[in-house]
Amino acid sequence: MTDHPIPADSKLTASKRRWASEGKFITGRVSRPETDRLPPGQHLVKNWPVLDLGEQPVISTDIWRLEVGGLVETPLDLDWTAFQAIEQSIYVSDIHCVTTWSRYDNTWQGVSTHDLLDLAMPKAQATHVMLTSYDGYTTNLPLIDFAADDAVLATSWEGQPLTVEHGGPMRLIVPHLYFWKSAKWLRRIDFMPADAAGFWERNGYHMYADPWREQRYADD
Ligand SMILES: Nc1nc2c(c(=O)[nH]1)N[C@H]1C(S)=C(S)[C@@H](COP(=O)(O)O)O[C@H]1N2
Ligand SMILES: [Mo]
Repeated sequence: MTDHPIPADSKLTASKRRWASEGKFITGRVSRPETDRLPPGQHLVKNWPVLDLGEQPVISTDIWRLEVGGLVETPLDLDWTAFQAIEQSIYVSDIHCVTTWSRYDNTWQGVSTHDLLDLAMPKAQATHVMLTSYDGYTTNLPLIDFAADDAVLATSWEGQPLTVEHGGPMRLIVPHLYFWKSAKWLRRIDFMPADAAGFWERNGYHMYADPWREQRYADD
């Protein structure tokens, strides 16, 4: 072992130890070069616009449930208490909406999709996911994108419970795809053997929706 240990009481080690215990600098961000941060055709906003089909369902946590089904080993039907009992994670990520606004550095807390997948255990044949929300909204994405390192079933934003207008009590956040894939008021997750179109995808929008490739519409 080393003969020259860093003194345990040095200023540097003390602050490093404090950073470690606070999780400092660990944001969960999937880093991109700063120059490449704003996708093509997007502009930055500081506010957070509200976009949805017009109906904002008010779901109290007493009656809230999350169902997980389709091609999984363990179908789930979680109430709020069971959902809160799953490990909670914090991520910081950017929003890119297809209507051309982007918003940087949003702090989300909730259940990582990794942790949900560990519970439900998708079968080998599962390749895609369909999300169904309390307002009847649906959207689809590949399983591998649902399972992204920074994808989260979010119940809080900037340390506060997610408001109803932004999809509370729980919404999905998949930061690397256009924001319409991030279903608000999420109620059900189905694992599928092939892709299928959700609401906007049946109405001219792209099946995958990568903002870096400007996959806004079906023909792109
Ligand atoms: N359940 C549900 N989720 C939804 C939508 C919706 O209408 N219903 N709209 C999508 C679209 S088009 C966008 S841009 C974002 C907007 O989220 P925000 O209102 O929190 O900004 O939610 C997405 N998720
Ligand atoms: Mo959108």
